Amino acid sequence: TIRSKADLAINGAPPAFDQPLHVGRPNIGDRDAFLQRVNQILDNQWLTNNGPMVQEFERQIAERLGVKHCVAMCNGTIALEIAIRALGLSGEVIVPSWTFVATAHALYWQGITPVFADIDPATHNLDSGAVRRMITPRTTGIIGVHLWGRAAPVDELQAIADEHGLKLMFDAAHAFGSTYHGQSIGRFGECEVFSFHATKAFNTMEGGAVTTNDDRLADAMRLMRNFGFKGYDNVIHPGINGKMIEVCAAMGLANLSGFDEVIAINRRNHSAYHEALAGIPGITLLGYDPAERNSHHYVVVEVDETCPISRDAIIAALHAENILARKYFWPGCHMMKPYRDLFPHTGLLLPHSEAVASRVIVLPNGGAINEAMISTLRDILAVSTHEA
Ligand code: T4K
Repeated sequence: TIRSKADLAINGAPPAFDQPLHVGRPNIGDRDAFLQRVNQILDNQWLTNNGPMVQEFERQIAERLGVKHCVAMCNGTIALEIAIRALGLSGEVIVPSWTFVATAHALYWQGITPVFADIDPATHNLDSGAVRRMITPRTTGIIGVHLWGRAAPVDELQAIADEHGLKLMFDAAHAFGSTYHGQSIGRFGECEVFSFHATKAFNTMEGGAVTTNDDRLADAMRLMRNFGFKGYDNVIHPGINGKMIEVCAAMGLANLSGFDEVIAINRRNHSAYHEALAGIPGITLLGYDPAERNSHHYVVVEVDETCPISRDAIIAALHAENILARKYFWPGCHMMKPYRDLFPHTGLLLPHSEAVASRVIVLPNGGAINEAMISTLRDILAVSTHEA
């Protein structure tokens, strides 16, 4: 029990948890269902290259999201890169800086300049006014990110894209299971890109997918993920190896059937966090819109100036207790080495992204976390932030 500062691990007491509490501990669904599928794969002797598991996985995902095509890929980053190429983006593409760095890398790796626009601090998503201000004659597209699974301002971004003849796609890495105006994320823009990395609410170990209602775009991406092969010996397009393997699809199929249960656990934990953090000064939990669906995977808190100790001091206190809280996505892509010198003449003014980056802590969630753990975490925060 943690009652006073002397009970804190940062002050030399033993840590509250023997085993680390991770942000991104994988949710592992029905183990037997997965192992059975792995046996099928071995019996089939079909391990990769658009095998039956991947095809079934694509069908189930497309059906669940109500979208025409799901093109499964080896990870979310390659899925972004292939989507960007299939859409023919070039020159400059507008993205938020407040996102995981893969959103920016997927462009820059292909010789496209990511132009960072500021966010709305209330939603952490792109601010459409800021997007408008970043459009130049070189702009070819916009990548909206549904950060923390909260939908980006889809309609506003689509209006801007239509007005300026730009392509709009979404990084939906966090948004599997989310809705926008009651419709599943996965159907918006030209296409949407998911990550099914181990640390996501729904995982295929490594994996990703692009979903779209556009037949030609889906065909182009299927070609590109398999070296541009159309049948045996016939390469009709430049391509890369972006294929999902059968074992990953098997994991996805096993996890898909248990996904609603994962969401229920996440929701329960999220409301326990909400109650637990209510009395802690200067700490606010980012809520989810009750009118929309969301996997509630990310427990995001902001530490403001009324908190007696700094954000980083809180992280240090939690890490000492073996709670591996994160400051995703600090300091923002535009402050990271590959990007901070990209705009030497104009400089970049992203005050909201920088303010949010200085305030955020992401706390553990998922099947490995329960209410007793959240209550201990609350005690640690209450004692750490208590002025004495
Ligand atoms: N766009 C956005 C908005 C994204 O957030 C991401 C990925 C992408 C695009 C790209 O999608 P992918 O190409 O990754 O499919 C993690 C993930 O690697 C990354 O997928 C994710 N976003 C990002 C937000 O987080 P790290 O650097 O935080 O991972 P790491 O190794 O620190 O692991 C997180 C915690 O989970 C650690 O405490 C260890 C624990 N862990 C991790 C793994 C992999 C486990 O307990 N078991 C595990 O198997 O990047």
